[in-house]
Amino acid sequence: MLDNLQLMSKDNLRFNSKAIHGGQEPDKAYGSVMPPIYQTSTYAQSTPGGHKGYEYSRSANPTRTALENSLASIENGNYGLAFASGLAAIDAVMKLLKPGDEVVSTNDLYGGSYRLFSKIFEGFGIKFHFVNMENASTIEAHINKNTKLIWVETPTNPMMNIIAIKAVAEIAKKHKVLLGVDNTFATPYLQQPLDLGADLVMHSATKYLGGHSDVVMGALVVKDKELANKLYFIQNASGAVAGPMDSFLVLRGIKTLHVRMQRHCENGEAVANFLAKHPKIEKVYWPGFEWHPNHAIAKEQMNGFGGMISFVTKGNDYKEAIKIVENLKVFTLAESLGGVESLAGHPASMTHASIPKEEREKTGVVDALIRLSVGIEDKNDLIEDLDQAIG
Ligand code: P1T
Repeated sequence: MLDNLQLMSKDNLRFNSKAIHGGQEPDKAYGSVMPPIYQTSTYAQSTPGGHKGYEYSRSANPTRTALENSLASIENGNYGLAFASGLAAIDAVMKLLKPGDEVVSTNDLYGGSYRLFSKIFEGFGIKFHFVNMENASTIEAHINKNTKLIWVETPTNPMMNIIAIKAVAEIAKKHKVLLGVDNTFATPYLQQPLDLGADLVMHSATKYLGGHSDVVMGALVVKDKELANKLYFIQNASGAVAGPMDSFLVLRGIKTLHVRMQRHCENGEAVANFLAKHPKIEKVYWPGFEWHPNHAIAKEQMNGFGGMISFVTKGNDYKEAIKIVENLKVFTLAESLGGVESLAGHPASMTHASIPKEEREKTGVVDALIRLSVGIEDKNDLIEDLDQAIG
């Protein structure tokens, strides 16, 4: 079935064209330009094993295949795999490991990823080292003969630290350790980790790839066939696959990814600059600022700085932060990110509540931190909304 996942054609196009055409062909049955939603669990066989490439939709489904080909294309990989959620995709990666294996992971990462690592896979005998990777050389101190995987999230959620993927990839290669990069915040429009030496790219497709806050999905993309086969085996054996309707929605989302990301970047810059000048705001975290500690790396490995911004109120005032998120009218107070609509979140009590307070505060996730996912509305409406909410 893996052959169905292989990139078919149109992989020499530029990114904006690949977002629309990459890995795509008109449907073979009637030439429909969008892949049909094959809402079926199973496929007729003429004789046992006599099928047309599909036998059961956990193993493969044509709508999912279309999406998986598109994912492979936009990430410059050879194989894409779609899962029921971002965490299901990470779960599949962790199942490559055995008890006794060790992982060096970014310390500032999505709270759910931290929970999966520390509460599920630690229990299965896998050891995690949560490390500040802003200086890639600090990773090496945590690598030993049991280390099998380096897990990087960049930009990090929610502190917007940038990790130098190329430098980490060199360390991973030197020690023959797999490198996985969670590319959810950047998207392949801004950053292509496989080209920088990563072995595996992961997405919460729930976010920018889907782009419309109407689907929960995860994705993996790899270049290497052997690694793809191992992950495909886990995808089928564990079964947390993306459904056909959701696959269709994310495929549709990807077709406008480049246009949406352009606007997310433009609006993100305007909002970040507004916040940075505001007298009631203490600190703004956005990698596009020249004073951001990792700005030079961001400039080197990204094609823009995105629409994710975190900030802290003056005096680190928790009550003030809560008042602001409650006062917002155009921004919606909600978990998640990457949709066309602007969202605001309070990481300490929402997306990162599963990280013990002491741990999260070490990375800067204080109680007064607010995270914004800047959408693609008119930027002046977003700035006016923040202005009235901050007061
Ligand atoms: O929610 P799910 O599709 O399972 O994806 C998990 C995930 C993985 N990696 C990153 C960087 C993420 O941001 C997420 C999900 N994040 C949120 C829901 C959030 O609001 O931060």
